[in-house]
Amino acid sequence: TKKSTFEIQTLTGWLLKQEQAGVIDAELTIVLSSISMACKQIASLVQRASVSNLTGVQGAVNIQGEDQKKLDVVSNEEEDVPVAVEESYSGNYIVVFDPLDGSSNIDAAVSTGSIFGIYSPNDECLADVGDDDSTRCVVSVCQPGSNLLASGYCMYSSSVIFVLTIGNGVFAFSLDPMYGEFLLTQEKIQIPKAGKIYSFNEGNYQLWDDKLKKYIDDLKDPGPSGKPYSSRYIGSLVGDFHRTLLYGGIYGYPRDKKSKNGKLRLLYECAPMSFIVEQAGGKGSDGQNRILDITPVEIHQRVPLYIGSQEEVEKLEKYLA
Ligand code: AHM
Ligand code: MG
Repeated sequence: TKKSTFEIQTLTGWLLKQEQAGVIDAELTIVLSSISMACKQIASLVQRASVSNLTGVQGAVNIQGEDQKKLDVVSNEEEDVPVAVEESYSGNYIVVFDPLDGSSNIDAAVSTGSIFGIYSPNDECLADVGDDDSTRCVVSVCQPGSNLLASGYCMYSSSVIFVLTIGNGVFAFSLDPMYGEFLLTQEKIQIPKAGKIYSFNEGNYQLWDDKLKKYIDDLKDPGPSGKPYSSRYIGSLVGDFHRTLLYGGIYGYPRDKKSKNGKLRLLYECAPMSFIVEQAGGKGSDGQNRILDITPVEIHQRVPLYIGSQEEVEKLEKYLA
């Protein structure tokens, strides 16, 4: 018989295959499929935001003093302390989740995303969190990214794309709007070794360190080829990262005079993305150290992030050295 050259594989089917092959256990399969379901729900809310009056701000600020959008609240962004699941539903995994990242883009219908990472509880990584008696608890969330068992993101853009690694490469699934299913569209994604696109918020240029200014100035130098690097910046980590993963180049959110640790969060933004980029053959760095080697001491800890093609991140590290 002639084998069909086009085999459709759903995310659910793919997860079951991984479970059968012993790469993940039944419980992790359930956790991952629940996350993908949550992403479908957020995708639908984001797509309908302007018709269901879900654009604009809620009128409150979050734990870090930032404006919360209505959709941040609906998608439940940024809990102060870890949320324990009721005993009968809880299992052996810890999930870190940024449900709606880049929410400043929503009102203009520009790309946003969700980011997640999954760990096992680890008694060696116990930390006190919460700043008053009602929220204080001991959790084992504060682990280095090198302990991640799985991580991924879902991008809400012209397509809804779910990108996942369980430690055996990076796989992308696109939401088929006709059937409401994520279908496997890219296997074992490899990021190009180099790429002439940089993605930084250059509005902060005057606040940057001189070494970083020099790096950016040099990227703009046309040199003998006559072609400088191109600049692309959405202001949505998931969108800017996804483009970098596919086309190559570098994404950066540096520290600056105002924010000494940059803006992005180690635990639920930088570490999950760094696991993905490494699985795709790229690098994630704070300018000196591998992001996955940094152990967070608090849940909302920030860290500078430089992530993308191996050669581009190494070049940046040399400038900052
Ligand atoms: P958020 O978690 O409040 O949405 O902020 C994170 C976002 C990232 O998606 C994006 O990379 C960055 O903030 C953009 O920041 P800026 O507007 O300073 O360039
Ligand atoms: Mg965020």
